[in-house]
Amino acid sequence: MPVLKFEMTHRDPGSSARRGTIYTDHGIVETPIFMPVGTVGSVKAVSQQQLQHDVQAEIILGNTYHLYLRPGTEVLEAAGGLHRFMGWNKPILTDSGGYQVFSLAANRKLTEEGALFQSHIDGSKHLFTAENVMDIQRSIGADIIMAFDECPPYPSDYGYAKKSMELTHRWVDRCIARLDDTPDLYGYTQNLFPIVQGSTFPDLRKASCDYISSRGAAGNAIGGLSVGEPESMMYELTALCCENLPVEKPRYLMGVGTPWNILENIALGIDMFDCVMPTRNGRNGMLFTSQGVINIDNKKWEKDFSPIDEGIGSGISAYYSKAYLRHLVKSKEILGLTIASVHNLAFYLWLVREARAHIVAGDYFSWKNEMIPLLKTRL
Ligand code: PRF
Repeated sequence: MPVLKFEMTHRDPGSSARRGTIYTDHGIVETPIFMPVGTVGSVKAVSQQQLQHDVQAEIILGNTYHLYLRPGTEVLEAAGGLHRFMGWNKPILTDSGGYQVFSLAANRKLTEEGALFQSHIDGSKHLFTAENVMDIQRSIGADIIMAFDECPPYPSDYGYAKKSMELTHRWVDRCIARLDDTPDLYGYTQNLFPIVQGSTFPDLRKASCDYISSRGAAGNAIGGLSVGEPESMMYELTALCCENLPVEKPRYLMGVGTPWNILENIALGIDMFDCVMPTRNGRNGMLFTSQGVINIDNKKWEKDFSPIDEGIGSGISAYYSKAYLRHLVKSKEILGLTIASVHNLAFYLWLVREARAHIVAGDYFSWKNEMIPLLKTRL
C-alpha cells in the first residue's frame, strides 16, 4: 500500500522550521500549511471556488462527528466520498470525532470501548469506537485521517492525564488494526495520523511521543494543546514534542491558532495547522491583516475606502474596501460574512507562503520576530 510521502527541502538555520512537500493521491501540499476548517463539508460562508482562487487553500479539514450525523455515511458513500460530494478535488483531512463529541455532544460518557454521546442535532444516541470512526473515515474518504483520541481538559491532574494518554495509545493500536483489516473504498490511499496527548506534563508528553513515533505512521499530530493553557506553556510543550517526534515526517499541531501562534510553532518544527479562528472570528468582524488586527465594527473604518489588505494575493481582499465591508457587517448582509471569512483565510494562507519563502531564504527566525509585533498590532 503506497503511503503519503513527505519531502523536506529546506531547514531554517536559526530555528527548527522546515520547508517541505506532502504528496497525496489528490495532489501536493506545500508545508508549512494552514488548513481551513470545513466541518460539515463546507468552510462556513466560503465557496469551493473562493477557497481555490481567493484563499489558495491546498488542503481542507472535515469532521467525522458532523459528517456522520449529517448527511451520514450512506449518502457519502453513494456520492463516492466527500471530495466528489462537495466538489473539492484537492487533499482533505478529517478529524476523528472524539474531540468534537467532548466539545459539542450532550451526555457524553467515556469508556474503554469508546465515547457514548447524544447528537447535538436531535438528541439521538450514538457510540464512537476506535473501529467505527475508522469505518466512518473510510466512507468520508479523506486523504489524511486522524486516530481516535481523548483530549483531556486544561487543567487536568497527573493521574487523569496519564490514564487518558494510555487510553489514547490503546485506541491508536485499535485504529491501526481496523485500517489494516479494511480496504480503501475509492481507489486512493488514506493515511492515518496518530495523536500525541499527555496534557501539560513533560514526562507524559515525551512518553506519548515515543509511543506514537513507534507506530510508524506517515505523519504525526499533537493534540491537547491550545485548550486554555498559557501560550508559553503551549510553546514549551510543542518544542518538547517536536524534539521527540520523527524529523522526517510531517507534524500537525491540532486546532492552533492565532497568526503569531502559527509563526512561533513553525519555528519549533510544526508543518501543519488548522483552526476555526479565521472563519469564526471573521464572522464576528475580527480581521487579521498584514498590518495588524482590525475590528471592522469600529467607527474608525466608516469612511476608510482603502482595500481590506492589499498584496496578500487575494482578489477579494484587494477589491473591497474596509468601509464597504463595515457597512455589510453592520447591515448583517450575508456577503459581509463571506468577504470577512475569505479575507481571513487568504491572509492565513499568505502568512504560511511567506513563512515558506523565509525558510528557503534562511532568515525565518529574524523575519518571524519582526512580523509578530506587527501582526499583534490593534489597528
Ligand atoms: N484532538 C483531536 N482534535 C483536536 C484536538 C485534539 O486534541 C485539538 C486540541 N487543540 C483540536 N482538535 N482529535
